Amino acid sequence: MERPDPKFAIIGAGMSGILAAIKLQEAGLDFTIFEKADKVGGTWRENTYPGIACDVPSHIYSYSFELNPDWNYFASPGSEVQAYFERVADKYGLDAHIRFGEAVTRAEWGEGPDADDAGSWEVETSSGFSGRFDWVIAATGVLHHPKRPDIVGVDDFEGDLFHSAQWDHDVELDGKRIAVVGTGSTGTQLTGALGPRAGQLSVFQRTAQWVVPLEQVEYSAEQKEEYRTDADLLEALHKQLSESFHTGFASQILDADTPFTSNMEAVCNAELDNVNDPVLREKLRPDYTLGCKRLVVSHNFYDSIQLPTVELVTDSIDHIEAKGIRTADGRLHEFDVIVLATGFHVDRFMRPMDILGLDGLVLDDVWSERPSAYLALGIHGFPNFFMLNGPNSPVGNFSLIATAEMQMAYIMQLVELWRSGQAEVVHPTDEAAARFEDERVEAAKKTVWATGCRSWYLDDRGIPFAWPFPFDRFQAEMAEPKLGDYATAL
Ligand code: N01
Repeated sequence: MERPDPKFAIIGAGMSGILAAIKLQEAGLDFTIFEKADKVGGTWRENTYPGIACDVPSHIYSYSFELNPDWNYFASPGSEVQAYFERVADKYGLDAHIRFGEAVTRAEWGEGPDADDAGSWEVETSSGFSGRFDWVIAATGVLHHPKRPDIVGVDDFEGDLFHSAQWDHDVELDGKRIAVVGTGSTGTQLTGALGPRAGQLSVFQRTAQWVVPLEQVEYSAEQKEEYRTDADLLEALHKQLSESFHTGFASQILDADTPFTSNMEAVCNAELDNVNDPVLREKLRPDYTLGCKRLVVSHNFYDSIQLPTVELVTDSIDHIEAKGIRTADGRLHEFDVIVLATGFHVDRFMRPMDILGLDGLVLDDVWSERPSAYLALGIHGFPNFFMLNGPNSPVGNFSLIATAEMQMAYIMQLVELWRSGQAEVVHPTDEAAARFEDERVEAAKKTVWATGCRSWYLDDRGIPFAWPFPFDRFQAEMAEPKLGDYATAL
């Protein structure tokens, strides 16, 4: 049975939700995007902290079909990235398809009103909306649920305290006594921005970071004009940056024992040598292999941390109390503002939605230990339900946008299989999912992420959760689905 006008639900209007919508639109398919907030942009909408910037070159952090000649910087500020996604969504008229302010609360697979229909998804939202969709594409992001640390007394502070992803823009910062807890990509960007503004800034570092220096290069008006008038030049730049990213970082993750690692460590150490105070310099020196934690890229962290009004605190935090943070040495550090740059719960994906698949299978039960997905895309027992940048997807190793584009092209092949009537439903078999997961876990144990450091790449067993294979393998897997790995009938 051919299916002429299927309906698609896309959850989330961030980078990958916008992408999914454009690809479905190009194929002439009907879709609705559910977005819990009132704007597109996902992580770039939510993260508005001072100093936020994309630390991946802007010309890679663009859709391949919407290259942007007008990026102002080699690595652009968050507001510019947000504006890019808003512009793209606007260009494709996506607003007309987006139900803003509606969080999907539940999606349940079941028989529709149509007797010869194999089944479809009943999608419910926070506004009371309920509708049936043939397919669901979850584009709900990874770094989405702010993680508050389990520090005793975090609620006892009398000043302003918030997570970096929930910035309170009403709080005055200039001249204030500010604490930044955490020195990940966020904490270091915050340090760079707040150092010159705060009366006193204390940066609480639990683990030192490898910091890759990246000059903040601004594109000139002439360069942007060249990119605007010469599409080939812009494409060549995108291609060259993508290739160097995928041959550099992508391969270093698989084998830390390469010249790439030693070269990068040398570059980072040379930058660290610019820190004048030898005691501070050694506190900032990491003692694990570069790339084990996600690399921090910064043009101003070391400058800021050396300002006379900035202190790096490496004594561990004992607790937070009314006036500030007390460290294990008994010292009370008093503050007006405490910012928790303590990262995200990376194992939630589309949860806390209730997702019920075949025979009442509950996603929360399937993922009770930890989330996983066949090829990072599909889950056995959840027909016609696929994820972009889902569990086990490459994060940090390949360009996130290129990854989502390849995943969406793959999903579109499965959609076509189903639309042409060759498949009643599409979901990975239990065997294929288990085989992939076993192989993935073994490969993950050999990556740089498993060389001995604490990071958000590690699952509850200490095994990296991300895609652990080479870029070539990802490309090959995404080129064409292996149909034998799919259940196509009920
Ligand atoms: O979070 P993190 P993030 N007491 O989890 C510390 C992306 N990103 O928001 O290292 C004290 O990396 C923790 O210490 P430790 C990027 O992929 C991209 O910074 O675990 N400290 C660490 O220092 C990035 O990797 C951009 O010992 C505590 C920090 O908090 C990802 O987001 C910009 C603590 C958490 O670091 C997450 O980065 C920003 C405690 N109890 C972010 N608990 C781009 O430019 C945690 N910490 C694209």
